[in-house]
Amino acid sequence: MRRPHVLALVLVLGLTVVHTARADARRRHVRRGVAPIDHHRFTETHTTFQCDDASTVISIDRVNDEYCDCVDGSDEPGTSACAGRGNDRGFYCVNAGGVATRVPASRVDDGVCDCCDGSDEDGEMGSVKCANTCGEEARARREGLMKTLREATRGERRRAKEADKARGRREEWKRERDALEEKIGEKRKRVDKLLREAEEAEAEERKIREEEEAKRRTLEEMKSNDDAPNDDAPNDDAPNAAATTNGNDEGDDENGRPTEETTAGEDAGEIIGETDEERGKRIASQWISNDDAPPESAEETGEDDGNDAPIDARVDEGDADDVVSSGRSKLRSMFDRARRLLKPSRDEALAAQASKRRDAHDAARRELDDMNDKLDELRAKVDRDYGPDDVLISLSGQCFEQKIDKYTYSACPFGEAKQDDVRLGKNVAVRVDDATGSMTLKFENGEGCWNGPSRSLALALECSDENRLASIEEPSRCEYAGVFHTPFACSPTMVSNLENELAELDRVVAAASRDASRDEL
Ligand code: MAN
Repeated sequence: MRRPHVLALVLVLGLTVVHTARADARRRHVRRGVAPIDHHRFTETHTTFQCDDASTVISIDRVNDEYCDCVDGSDEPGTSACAGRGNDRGFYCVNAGGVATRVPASRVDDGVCDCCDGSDEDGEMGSVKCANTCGEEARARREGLMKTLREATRGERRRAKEADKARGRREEWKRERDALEEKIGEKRKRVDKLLREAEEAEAEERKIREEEEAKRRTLEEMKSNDDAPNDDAPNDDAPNAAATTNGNDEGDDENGRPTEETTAGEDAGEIIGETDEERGKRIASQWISNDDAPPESAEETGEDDGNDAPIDARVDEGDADDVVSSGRSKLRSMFDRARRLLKPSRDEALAAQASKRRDAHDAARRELDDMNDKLDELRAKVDRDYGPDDVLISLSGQCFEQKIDKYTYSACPFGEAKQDDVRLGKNVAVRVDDATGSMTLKFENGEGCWNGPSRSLALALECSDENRLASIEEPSRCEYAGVFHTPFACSPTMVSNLENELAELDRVVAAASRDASRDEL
């Protein structure tokens, strides 16, 4: 080849390289911040660009020229010139090696790296040069996703196992409820019977007590009448005139001493020469023959009974050995003493009987009350909503605690939640988000907040391989929000969603890398 030809060829090649480099730069410039799906509209070979709202057509040179031409801001996808305008889609970060994202236009070339590939900062005009951290981020994201997927898979297995165990639990509670209702019916009858018996025993005791009381009053009256000085009545304590001046010559012995039977000045009721033992036997035999009757009768008291004969004369009429009138006051006091000894035991036996019956009734009543409380609990358990397909039924009766900041929180699904001893409310419902299927336990009507609402807690359930109260915050005063980790929030759908998400991540990372290398060309 001749020299001029060679030179011409070099020149042409050189011009071509320069031209191509310029064209690439130009294309990158026009497509800066544009998602691949819209690349066809942002092509440097086009002469014009039509704004998104189709209101204006501008020259392609005016795209990304730092001046906002379209009302909707669509002509400046790669600068901040149209920030906040119209349908600001934001700057599209390709994020080669990671996941593509968008950042608001206002953050483009502001000196802060927002896209992991640093494409929002072009390194010119005072903006910074950013390192590409997308690969690192994507790896971290992938690891996180893998961990979540493993946890969800274990959680889902555990949920399925628990669901098998929990199947029929509601039916079991129903059977328990029915059996308890029957038992309560029987118990109620027994309690009624025991109540009747207790009331009867108490009425009997009252009756006897009143009778005894009436008797006692009568005796008191009689006694006080008896003790009162009475000119007409014989004086108990005075020597019996009849006895002492009975005109009975036989009353004196031959020595002129009184006979054994009477001694002047002695109590007319006593038998002369009678030993204490003999007197005791005699009095006792009188009681026995008189049974209950107190010796206040005229006969026993020696009151005027129409028989004018002197006492010892009357005594003579009966059994001369046994029937000797004794001192009425002594007899009466002994009787009173005996009566006091006997009477309480009778009353006490009745009182003890009544109190035993009352105790039996009270004990049975308490048992019935406990059974009714249990029945209320069972009915509530049977009627409660445990989420779709009773998925949360196994959490019934369980409580979870966690120290978070300065408080120890506790939450019992289907029970109560507390912040230390402060009640945050009772679990009134399971809310299910129609779109995502995620569940939230709502605790309401907790302790009143000073100058605020009564406390409440919304506990979002998140899939995990264990039950754990993960967090509780107070986004608004006395309105608490928390997260509860549980296998019962896991599902086969969730596991397959996570698997899809992981596959999608891998796909997106690969695609972003491909896009990046294509843009490089
Ligand atoms: C306590 C706690 C707090 C709450 C205040 C409201 O200190 O229950 O969470 O905000 O009371 O007075």
